[in-house]
Amino acid sequence: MKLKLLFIVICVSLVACKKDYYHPMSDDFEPPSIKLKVSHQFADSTTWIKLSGEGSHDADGMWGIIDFRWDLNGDGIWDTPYTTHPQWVYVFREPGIHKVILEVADRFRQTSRDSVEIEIYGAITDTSHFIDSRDGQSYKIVRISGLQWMAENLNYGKLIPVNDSVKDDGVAEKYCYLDDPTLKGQWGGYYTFYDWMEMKDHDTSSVIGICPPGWELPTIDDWRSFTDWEERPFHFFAQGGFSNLNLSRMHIQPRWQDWEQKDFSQNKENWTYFTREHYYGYLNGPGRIMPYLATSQTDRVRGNIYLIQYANDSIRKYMGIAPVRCVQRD
Ligand SMILES: [Ca+2]
Ligand SMILES: [Ca+2]
Ligand SMILES: [Ca+2]
Repeated sequence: MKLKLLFIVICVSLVACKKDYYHPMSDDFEPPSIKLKVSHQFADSTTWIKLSGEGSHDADGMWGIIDFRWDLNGDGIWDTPYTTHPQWVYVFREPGIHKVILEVADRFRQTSRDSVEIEIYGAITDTSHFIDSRDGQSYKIVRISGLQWMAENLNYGKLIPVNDSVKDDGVAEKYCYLDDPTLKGQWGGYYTFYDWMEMKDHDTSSVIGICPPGWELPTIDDWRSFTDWEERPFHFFAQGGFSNLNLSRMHIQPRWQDWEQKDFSQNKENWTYFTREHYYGYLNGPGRIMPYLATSQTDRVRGNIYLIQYANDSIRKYMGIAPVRCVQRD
């Protein structure tokens, strides 16, 4: 009898031991948790976009190892094999909205999915030319979001030295970079700057300012209509960018300072003039100033130069001179 009892005790212990030993496996029924990040949600069709599932993990199993695979066009067909590497780099060549799906799988092939939409811009080819009837100056123009934009800086009026002040005399006065009216960029036109009041033709309520007949100064909303400043790709709007707007980052020149000598023609570090290649370093930090923002939006702001700072609110700046773009409404 005693022997039989001992046998039962041993058997029960063995079963219990066996159950404890296999415990981790029998409980693995949770799919992995998933994290999906992309380097750009808005980009143009030349941008390499980093897709990442980093941070995804599986709570079960010994090392939480999981696999990743991608559907890059949202058609339900996987475009990559399973891989343990969480990143994929891709260029979306077609303009439009692209749905990207990530699937992660644990070692028991339990899966989780997440998706993200990426908006890709192609080249804006709705471009033309316009001649200012006042002086015969020709400007490239581009239509974006139903608005015609000068794709070059306004270059109108009489050149005065940067240390001379403008006068309310019915004559438009301009400043030129290094006081040289012949300097011209490859894309964005002349390096011409204006005093705020001169640009407004000394009328703080003026919408047209010194823009050509039929054209006007852009409002903050005009600028914002084609770009959410924090998310849209800046090189899309920069010189040579696919927007064809050719914005050049020339900053505001304070009139009490000598012209900062910038070589706008060569590809160097420490420019204020951004290029497609260099936009990231210049514009991706806080407090970066976007150029060319002059507003006729409200009376309150008409008397001041308004600039948009990247990742920041607008700021005012007095005694500064800036390049001008004009717009025309359809
Ligand atoms: Ca699992
Ligand atoms: Ca696919
Ligand atoms: Ca004047």
